[in-house]
Amino acid sequence: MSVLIKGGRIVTAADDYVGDVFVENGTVSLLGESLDVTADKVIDATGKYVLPGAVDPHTHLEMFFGGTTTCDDFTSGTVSAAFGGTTTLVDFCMQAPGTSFGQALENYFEKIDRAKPVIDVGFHIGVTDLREGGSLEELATLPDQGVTSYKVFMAYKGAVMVDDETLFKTMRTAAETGALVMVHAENGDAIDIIVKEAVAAGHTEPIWHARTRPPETEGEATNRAVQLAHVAGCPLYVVHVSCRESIEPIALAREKGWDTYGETCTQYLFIDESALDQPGFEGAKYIYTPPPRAKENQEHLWHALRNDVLSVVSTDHCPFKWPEQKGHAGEAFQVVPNGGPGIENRLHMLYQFGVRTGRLSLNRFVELVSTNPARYFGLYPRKGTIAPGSDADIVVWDPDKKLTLSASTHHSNVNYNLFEGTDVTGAPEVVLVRGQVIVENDELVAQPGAGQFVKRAKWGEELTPAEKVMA
Ligand code: DUC
Ligand code: ZN
Ligand code: ZN
Repeated sequence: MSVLIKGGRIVTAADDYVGDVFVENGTVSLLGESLDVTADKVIDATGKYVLPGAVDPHTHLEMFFGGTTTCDDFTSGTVSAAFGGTTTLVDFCMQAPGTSFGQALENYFEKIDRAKPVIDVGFHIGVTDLREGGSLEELATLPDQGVTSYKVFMAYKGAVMVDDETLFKTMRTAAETGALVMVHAENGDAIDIIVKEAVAAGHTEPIWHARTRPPETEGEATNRAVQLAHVAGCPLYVVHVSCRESIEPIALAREKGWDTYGETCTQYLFIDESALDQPGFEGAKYIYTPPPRAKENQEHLWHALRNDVLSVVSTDHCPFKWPEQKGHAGEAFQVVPNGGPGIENRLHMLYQFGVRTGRLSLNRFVELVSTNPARYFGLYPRKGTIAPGSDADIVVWDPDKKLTLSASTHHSNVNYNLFEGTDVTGAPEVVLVRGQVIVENDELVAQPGAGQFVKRAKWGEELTPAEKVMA
């Protein structure tokens, strides 16, 4: 099967030119002006951008959390991602405390076998227990199986939080095995005390979710992780940076040339803590962690994205229905499962309010949503670019397409949208995964199972283009 994408503006993190892309057997085989080839399918991309498919390195599909399970599985979650231009996601395969990493992976492989994802999927391992469940020896074997990132939670005391001993041992193992350590950086001990005091004083409205997680608790944990990773000698990736206090230690480490990276998520750029403060229990829709912050943090985040202190925008898609799930344990902030949806709208929002406003160049937009996550998570150059030999994961982006973001039109199972009613201009017209058209003209045309599990490369190594693997 061959595809010719004709006359589009091809934009990668580094390039921007008008040309044709010829795809054969799932990979990009030729790039050039007016290619003289015949193809099984021709896509006219005149006036459109031709972008590398986006990579979302932070999703929680079909995950048991906070007493319930996220409402998108690897079917609905990947379909929703595809409509937004995401062609690969890396989800968190969570170790249930007391069980091995092998059991966790088996469970997650079963989930994707059942769901038949339409885009490619990789896994990070979520390390929760090195005492009774997984061992460091077992953890050390995972990068050879293509699971090349270890995720630890420094918060959620009594659930998935690890202590500094587990954190540091995980970091040391990563330094030996070529894994990247990802941290959810908040001081879980301090937050636990502050939450208990607030609840005892009768403060249970959603706004207290933000009031009980001060930004300094994120800044402190970020700095602790940054320093410990440096001592351990492993690369560090700080997930969902939400505030200035967390940006600062990352900036300092990067200035020193340390292997420290940070991501923020779409919601932190647009939603502030006032969203939690709504009549009734509606504010619970915005109970995700870290919480929406004071508005002034948004300018710090944009600035950090521009100057490369933060270098990825992900979604932290962790969808629970409102009020069915968000209120299932009662109407008090401390029992609401933490998480918000957003897998479909990352590019829409970032293009509209980043590129169209001039905050981000088109190249930087591609770098933030595709190239950098591909680089950091061992997918590059197979993913994250359009180059001979790379997977033909491609988004034909219509810069003039108008859309109103809404739960009534998105493709996730979740019944609300954090950006409800937002008008955007710019959206995918055609989305391809390894040369297969999966979305075209707002229709899902993917065969179930169009996506595959991707074994990712270790830190500092590249994922060999598929054609070289086959050769
Ligand atoms: N934050 C959330 O909001 N949900 C899941 C995990 C997390 O860290
Ligand atoms: Zn988190
Ligand atoms: Zn998360």
